[in-house]
Amino acid sequence: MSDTSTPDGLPGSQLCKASRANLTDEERARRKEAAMRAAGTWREETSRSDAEMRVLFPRYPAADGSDDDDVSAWRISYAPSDTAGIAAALEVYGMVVVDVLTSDEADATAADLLADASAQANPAKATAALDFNDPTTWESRNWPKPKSKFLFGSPAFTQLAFAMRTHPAIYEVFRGLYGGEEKLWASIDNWGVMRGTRNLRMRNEETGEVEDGVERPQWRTSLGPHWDCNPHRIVEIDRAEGHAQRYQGLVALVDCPITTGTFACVPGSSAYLDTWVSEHFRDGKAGLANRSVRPKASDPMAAYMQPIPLRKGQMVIWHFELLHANVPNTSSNMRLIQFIRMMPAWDAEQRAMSRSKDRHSPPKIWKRYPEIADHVRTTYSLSSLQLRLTGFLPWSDDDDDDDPPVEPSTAAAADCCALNAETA
Ligand SMILES: O=C(O)CCC(=O)C(=O)O
Repeated sequence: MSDTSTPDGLPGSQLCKASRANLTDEERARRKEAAMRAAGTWREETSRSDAEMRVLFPRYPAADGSDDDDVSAWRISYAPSDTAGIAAALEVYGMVVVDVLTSDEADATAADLLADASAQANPAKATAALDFNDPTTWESRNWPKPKSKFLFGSPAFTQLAFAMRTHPAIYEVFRGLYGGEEKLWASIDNWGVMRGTRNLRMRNEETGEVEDGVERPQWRTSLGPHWDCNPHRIVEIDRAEGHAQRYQGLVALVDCPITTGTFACVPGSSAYLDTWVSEHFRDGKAGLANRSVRPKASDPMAAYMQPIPLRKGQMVIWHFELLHANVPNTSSNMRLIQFIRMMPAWDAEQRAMSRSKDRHSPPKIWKRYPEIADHVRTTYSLSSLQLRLTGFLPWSDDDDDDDPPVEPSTAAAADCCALNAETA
């Protein structure tokens, strides 16, 4: 009789789907490891010294030449036209900081983000329009989706959000990253907000009095180390399907020192992905699904996480294969960002046919929000280049005769659209 018992001694059939669904990741991993040890298919994670780990996971350098481990130092950054510098940094660190927006553009976009949030807040609950300088307005009821990780429930659909995601400097960076490929799509992605949590001037909800020095630990959220892809799928399937390398990105709309919460990553971890996969088992059927994956909390690589403070207007771009996270906001200021990235249109189209779909690609988003698509296309006066970058015009169509006029409604959008028109 064959032994169908699990490492827990339970007959396999009793470890039903429902009970498996209730297991924590840690417990599931422990059971898998035990099963693999029993089957002789378990490979020990290689143990390495700190010196070896520091070679694999180098620190992304500080801008002023100070200690690279100093988490308060701003980081080196590149001009959008420095294609070689950006590529070299990505090769070594798997990430790079680029100066993409002017201070005025970042200010205008930050104001737009807050106005958009107030416009989307539930009118039955909201009591104030959001004000960056007034924490009394930051209460959860004033946000569109207070329980979501970045306080919004849908992508950023304002005109300025489109001007920024098709910004000439950002297009230049991504064209360089994709070897001069011009036929790119911008992701239709989200705003991101992390509220200040410490030393706030807030209104006491019971007495109505305004009090200083208020703490909001419940707002102090952060994302643990993760990939927004499945490393096993990348190595075992995506590479064989010939997909392009993908990059993620976000733009800081305000200064984001480590205290306001900022992006964090393990520099070098993208180049290490194949080794990591070879040392970790797949998690059953879900093991190849197109989904976000977290390493175990005890994974030695996680100890090499580095926060990357960003100045207003800077963008951090990272390989999809880079282990990343963010650090919580422990300051009295808001962290405001816009997630922006670009992808080769051919690759996104190919992914749409496979199980490696990109959920922020224009066709996916426009299928989900058809009315917003109509509104954006017909009222935002996007240039022909912007229409192509956002999936409204096919890249194969070279006939620009029926381009809509460029008549943006805000000053910052006007600048961006004018620049875009020049490069169209
Ligand atoms: O907030 C950040 O800096 C990173 C966000 C992130 O990790 C994600 O959206 O996957």
